[in-house]
Amino acid sequence: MDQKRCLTIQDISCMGRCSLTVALPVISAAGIETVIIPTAVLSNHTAGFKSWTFRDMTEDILPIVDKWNGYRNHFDAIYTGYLAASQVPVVSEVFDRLKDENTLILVDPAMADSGKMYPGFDLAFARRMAELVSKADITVPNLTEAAFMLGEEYRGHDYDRKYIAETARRLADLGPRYAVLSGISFEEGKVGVFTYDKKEAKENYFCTENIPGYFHGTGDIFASGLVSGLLNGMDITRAARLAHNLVHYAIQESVAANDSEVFYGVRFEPALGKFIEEINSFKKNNR
Ligand code: PXL
Repeated sequence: MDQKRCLTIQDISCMGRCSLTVALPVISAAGIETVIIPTAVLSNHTAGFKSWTFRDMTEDILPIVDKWNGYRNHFDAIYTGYLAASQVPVVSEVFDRLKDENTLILVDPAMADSGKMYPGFDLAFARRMAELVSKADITVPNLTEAAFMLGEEYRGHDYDRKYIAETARRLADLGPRYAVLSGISFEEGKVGVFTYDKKEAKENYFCTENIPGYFHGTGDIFASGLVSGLLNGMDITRAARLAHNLVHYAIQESVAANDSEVFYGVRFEPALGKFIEEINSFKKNNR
């Protein structure tokens, strides 16, 4: 069988597990060839560290893609994460150049959390990001990003199932077939994932035990796990469960190690063994 290939487009934050330092190991561990376009190189991510260097790679993005002309440039998935404002139209052009009828586009509009935009982003950026989302098959915003892209107020944890279902539907109305909302809790002590499939008009929600706390970089682990599941043949709800489990195991590892410096990101590395086992067991049962 041909090996699946995923292109992921996001920054390298040299220290602090997120973006490419998460996507590359996670998707590779899932048995998928992972081609990258680094959009910027930062000394570290911008959430929790006091300052950072930022080397913008925007000018290199399209020339990199041009060099692949005539080579193996079919991608089973293109997955984008954290992008600078000037990069959104460039990445949109990458979609136009590289997408074929079998390419799944996943846009993680990584730009905000807990009701606030990340440093350097504003609400105008959220509108541009919504345009990129309109070209995607799947989007995986957190509730802050969802609210900002939909032009709504962020309402914190004050939501019910009706609001989440409505949000997912409105996200899908932007363009994607699937809207996936992780970290959703309808019940004290539980957290889970809501998925909406526009084509089938199907909603799904599942949850597991919640481990209290704020853990940095989990959105990137979730998106990487999701694309890994989909490219290994899982449907959206099964892939969401795989991704959720990976995040859960990574948080468990961090908590067990008493790692309180969460801005370094969670310990996904010791969780990769279980992640691979879960994929292998799915493949064995679905041969
Ligand atoms: O995890 C998302 C992310 C990616 N890249 C950079 C970031 C963040 C979140 O803060 O700062 C540079």
